[in-house]
Amino acid sequence: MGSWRNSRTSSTKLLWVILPFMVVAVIIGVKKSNLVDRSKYNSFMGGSVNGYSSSVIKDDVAEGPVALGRRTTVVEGGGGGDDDVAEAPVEGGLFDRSFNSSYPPLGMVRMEDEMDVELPVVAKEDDSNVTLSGPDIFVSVNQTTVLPVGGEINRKYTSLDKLEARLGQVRAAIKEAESSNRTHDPDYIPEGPMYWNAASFHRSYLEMEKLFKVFVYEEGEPPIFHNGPCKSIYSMEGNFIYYMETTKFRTRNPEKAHTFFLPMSTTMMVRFIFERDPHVDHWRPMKQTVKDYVDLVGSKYPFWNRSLGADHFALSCHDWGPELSKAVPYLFKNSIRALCNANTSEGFNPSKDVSIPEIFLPDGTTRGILNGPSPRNRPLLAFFAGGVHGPIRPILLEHWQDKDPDIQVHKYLPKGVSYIGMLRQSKYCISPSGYEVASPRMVEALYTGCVPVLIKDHYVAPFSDVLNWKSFAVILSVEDIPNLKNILTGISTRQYLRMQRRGKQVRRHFEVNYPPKRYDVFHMILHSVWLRRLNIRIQGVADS
Ligand SMILES: *[C@@H]1O[C@H](CO)[C@@H](O)[C@H](O)[C@H]1NC(C)=O
Ligand SMILES: *[C@@H]1O[C@H](CO)[C@@H](O)[C@H](O)[C@H]1NC(C)=O
Ligand SMILES: *[C@@H]1O[C@H](CO)[C@@H](O)[C@H](O)[C@H]1NC(C)=O
Ligand SMILES: *[C@@H]1O[C@H](CO)[C@@H](O)[C@H](O)[C@H]1NC(C)=O
Ligand SMILES: *[C@@H]1O[C@H](CO)[C@@H](O)[C@H](O)[C@H]1NC(C)=O
Ligand SMILES: CC(=O)N[C@H]1CO[C@H](CO)[C@@H](O)[C@@H]1O
Repeated sequence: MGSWRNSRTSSTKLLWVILPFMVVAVIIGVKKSNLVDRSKYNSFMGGSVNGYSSSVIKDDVAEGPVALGRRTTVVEGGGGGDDDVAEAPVEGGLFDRSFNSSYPPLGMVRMEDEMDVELPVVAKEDDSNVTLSGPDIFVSVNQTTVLPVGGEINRKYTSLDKLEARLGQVRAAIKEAESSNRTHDPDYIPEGPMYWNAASFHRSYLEMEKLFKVFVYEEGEPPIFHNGPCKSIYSMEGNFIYYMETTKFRTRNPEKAHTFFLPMSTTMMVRFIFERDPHVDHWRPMKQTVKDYVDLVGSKYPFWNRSLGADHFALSCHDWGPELSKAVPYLFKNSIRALCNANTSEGFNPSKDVSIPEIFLPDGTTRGILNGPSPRNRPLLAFFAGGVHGPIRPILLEHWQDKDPDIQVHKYLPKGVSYIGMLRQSKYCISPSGYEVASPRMVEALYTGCVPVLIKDHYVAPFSDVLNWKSFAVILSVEDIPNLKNILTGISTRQYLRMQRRGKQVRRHFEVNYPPKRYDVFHMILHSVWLRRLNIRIQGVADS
């Protein structure tokens, strides 16, 4: 049993796949400065995958999706009127049906105990359509696809089912949290309009702490795998991979895992195996690496095939992450992709993918970039400085560069002027999309106590499964740019102070700590993954 447990040879095989690319990369001297080459290439899709059988059931079928979003939260003010600014993601929908379970009291529940839980009665034939709806998000899943999979998996039926049963209880507990008393928490109790539903989030977070287990594949070698940048703009890749591998949420027993992490770094692939010859397909070596890795773990373990990747996740902050995920159609389509570039036009799907913040860490820490003065010591109305990338920034500069002393919009800051210093002097900090939707500016604003102004299209803001960005940020569309000053001055002082205060409160969710602290960015990313996992149900298949 479990022959995959002791076969480690395939990781060596993988090394042979990667090695030639690394050698080539070293020879042609891929320099770090080339990492920000933003040129776009046509996508390359590898061979199609055929003949997979599916055993994933979108759990909407049974109990409805877990969504902490509520559309009822109304934030006054907020500037831009009622424009449908919100590409920003409002996930609505709660459970539609009650789930009868005896939920065990809070406290540490060991996995062994969970094996005793009663299996829930799952109404598979019940095809009620459940919606998870925001303005643009509409998921309706009726069909139950259970196709036979390999015999080996049948034997794992029971432990998987028990694991799923436990998740069913969690779903019920999260739903109940809305109406029951809040649980004590020594560190932090989420509260306020920044949360779509603070009580549900809190419960969901506590359940995650008690239960969530992630299996991290050991295959693959650094620098591409088990490694990543911990500094600068793509710092979340290295930080997350490192802490995922050392956290208590990791399990070494895949039978006990709720999700499976593919520990690869897009930034490292770009650095080491980017094909620079302009006459050949630039994507090919990187996409081949992704595909080889998934093929490797998919052939060695039963888990990828079992869910067609739906309980697997990968994380990428680099701009090319979304494109590389296309190397494996099921990775793109089924897996949980945690991405900085949460661009819905590029296939980001908020009901299964996770938006993570891009956080610029100059020296790998948040030293010197946290905190800022109180609102009354912020003389400037609004500030932006940055390269004129992408479609939105030229419009911003055209209207506001050197136009008004209250609105400091610069291409580059004059020598001797501190960027962080400017953030700290400003009431509002503008965060427009550049080449890509993600930008570290939103987090920089939150870090320094400046109210972020998001001007982005097709963007799903980080943790918007939990956070209502409109309560602590101004969300504008490109058409609002000419009106920027009117809109910002139209926000009452009272409302501004509220947003500023809320921004300071949610800041903890974006902070990077060594080691991670509860409710910080590492745990919020993990929580978003947890929430996506709660919304699917993986089934083994009983013998026919
Ligand atoms: C829930 O369970 C209790 C006892 O286990 C039972 O009496 C009750 O009828 C159940 N409710 C529903 C809605 O199934
Ligand atoms: C979902 O089910 C309803 C009722 O059975 C049906 O009318 C609808 O077309 C189904 N939707 C999809 C996407 O299958
Ligand atoms: C909430 O707490 C109060 C006082 O501690 C208690 O009387 C009440 O029954 C509790 N409600 C629920 C739903 O647990
Ligand atoms: C998973 O499916 C692929 C493609 O059908 C197959 O090559 C591989 O051997 C399967 N893995 C396992 C563990 O059965
Ligand atoms: C988002 O994706 C679309 C479609 O690929 C692309 O046109 C756009 O440039 C991307 N980035 C931004 C910042 O919108
Ligand atoms: C059973 C159920 O919830 N059906 C709903 C399916 O969706 C339509 C509209 O989208 C609702 O009207 C039904 O009540």
